[in-house]
Amino acid sequence: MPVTIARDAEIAVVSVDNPPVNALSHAVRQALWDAVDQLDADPQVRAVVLICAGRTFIAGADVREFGQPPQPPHLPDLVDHIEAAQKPWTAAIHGSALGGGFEVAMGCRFRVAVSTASVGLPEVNLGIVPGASGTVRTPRLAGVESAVSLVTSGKPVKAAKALTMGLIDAVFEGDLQANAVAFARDALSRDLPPPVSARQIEAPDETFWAETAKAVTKAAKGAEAPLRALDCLRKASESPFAEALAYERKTFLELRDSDQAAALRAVFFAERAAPRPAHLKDVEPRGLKKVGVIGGGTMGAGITAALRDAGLPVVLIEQDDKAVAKGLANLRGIFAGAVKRGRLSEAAATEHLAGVTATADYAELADADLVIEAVFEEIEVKRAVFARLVTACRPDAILATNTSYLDPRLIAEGLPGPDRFIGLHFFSPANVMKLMEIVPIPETSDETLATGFALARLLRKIPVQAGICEGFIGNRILKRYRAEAEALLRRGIPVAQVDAAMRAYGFAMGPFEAQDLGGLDIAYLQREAARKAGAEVPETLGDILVHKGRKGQKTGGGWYDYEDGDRHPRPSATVDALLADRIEAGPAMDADAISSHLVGAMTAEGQAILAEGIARSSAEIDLVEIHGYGFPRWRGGPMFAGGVRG
Ligand code: 3H9
Repeated sequence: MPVTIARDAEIAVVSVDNPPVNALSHAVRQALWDAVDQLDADPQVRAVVLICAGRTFIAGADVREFGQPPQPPHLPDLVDHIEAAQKPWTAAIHGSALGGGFEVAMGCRFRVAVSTASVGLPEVNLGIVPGASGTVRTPRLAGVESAVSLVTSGKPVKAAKALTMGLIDAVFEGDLQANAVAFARDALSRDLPPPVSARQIEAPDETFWAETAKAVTKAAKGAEAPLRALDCLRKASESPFAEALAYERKTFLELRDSDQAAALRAVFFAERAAPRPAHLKDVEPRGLKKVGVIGGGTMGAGITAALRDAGLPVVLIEQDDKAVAKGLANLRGIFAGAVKRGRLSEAAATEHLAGVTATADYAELADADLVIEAVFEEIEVKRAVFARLVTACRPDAILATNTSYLDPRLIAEGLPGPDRFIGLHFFSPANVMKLMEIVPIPETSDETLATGFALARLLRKIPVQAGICEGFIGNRILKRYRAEAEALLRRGIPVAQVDAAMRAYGFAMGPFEAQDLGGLDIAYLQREAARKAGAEVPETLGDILVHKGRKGQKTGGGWYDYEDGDRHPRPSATVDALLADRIEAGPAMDADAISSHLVGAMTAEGQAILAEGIARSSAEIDLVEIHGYGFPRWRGGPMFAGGVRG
């Protein structure tokens, strides 16, 4: 039974129990509908509390049902039915009341919550608008401005903020059910507030809508739903309730069947599947109480910060006292930045730092469960580190390398206990970027692999298992993408036109601006290292620029020119001259042709990666591109966009 009814004297308590997140499946909708009828007919009942079992209040419509024809009772009708009940309903919220869950709560006469709860309308993240009165009731409850921010951002708000916004009526500590029942009982002695649908909206003026549309368009970066949601909110503030509701429903149904919604749903489920891969379902990961990080540079300090955010004590190893001090300074810089951006309190930053033992002494690693190496990307340097680790650490300590393109088999070669060796490839800045490529070598044990995934869960990252090849999944696709972008230049397409086309596709930056930001020398040095090792690596256009000292923004010029202190890229006559003899005039290409050429190349590389077994699924390749390389989420990733599934 997904819904049960209990009694506390004259108060009925309706409990939803539909794990994992109490989504509004057809069975739940029907049972709630029946509960309204049953309790209306019961003369002993004077008020109703709606509460949920498990980790959360109702987290929304059941997204798994979106592909199927909707079955009555439809959610908007259920919300109306609850609102029209003869007995006042109080929603008692813990965990999250999201989307349809919050819409059900708005159908109730009152909403109360525990202080840790949050409420929100995240539908735009799924490429849709709220479809059961979220855009129509929220402005009536909290005013248009609050409704706009809640609905168009999709970001939930915590209970305390929800209270000040007028979204909920009370916040409690302690036993939610007892407090909610007491609240509902107490409310019986007061005049009932009008139902939300009967409240008035103060319509904002034209300037408000014009300015908001500008801001929402900018933040949406090509996603359709936020603007359509704004449109619904405007309709709600200017039309009668029923008309606005019909408009919202029509928009919801249209978007539900859109390409963007299909892409965002695929990403939603892929993200949830990634941390718990089926092939490791029965494998117990190792517990992690203490972690070592080797190297206090940008990457090592970022990894240390991520570990501290998850509450793990860290031993940060550097070569000597000077390097230790530098590593600590890097770490302080990261925490100070987080404090400045409001991500971390001063007190938490101090505590984070106190949990780091920074030293040059490998003996401090004696009781570490896991050590992550993040030193200079050079095979001999890394091998020397691992030679020290195997003597300094416990024989069963898991040893990980953060290499982004070296072969982890060569790094681990000859080490005792290779079953505990693994690649954990973080992306910079490691305390911010969600992606983690997990790269086992052939000897890596399932326990070690499962521990890599467990670490990712602890750090709230999206782990993707990758096989061994140059660049693993992400950097291999990046290399192909850049090579194809250069191929377009050779065919006479200007640098700025390629970048503009990829921005129009939804990337924050095109391939050339991105290289100027990160530095052209990084990939150049990798190519040089490969050449020195005897590999055939043809000259790239990037090589020509680096040879002339054009390494990107940091040298005042790369693919573009930059004026002093300015990050604005300006097309460069110098670059045109440097590359002139490599360019052959070809037919013009419009933005769509450019982006489909480049995305097509990414898809093709992804297919090769799949065929070679380097990635386990196309959805995981998409996660790598979205979370590591800025691929627009609403496009679903290069594989989804290219029609590759599975
Ligand atoms: C909506 O409501 C539209 C309406 O306006 C109108 C309709 C007419 N459906 O995230 P987790 C599964 S749109 C089905 O790891 P957490 C998820 O796949 C909806 N399944 O847990 C996973 O399954 P599995 C608006 C769902 O504790 C499991 O639950 N609502 C749904 O870290 C655990 O998920 C949202 O967008 C769903 N709606 O976080 C809320 N949600 O175990 C989306 C989750 O098999 N959900 N699952 O892999 C969330 O944000 C988080 O799940 C939540 C819990 C914060 C609730």
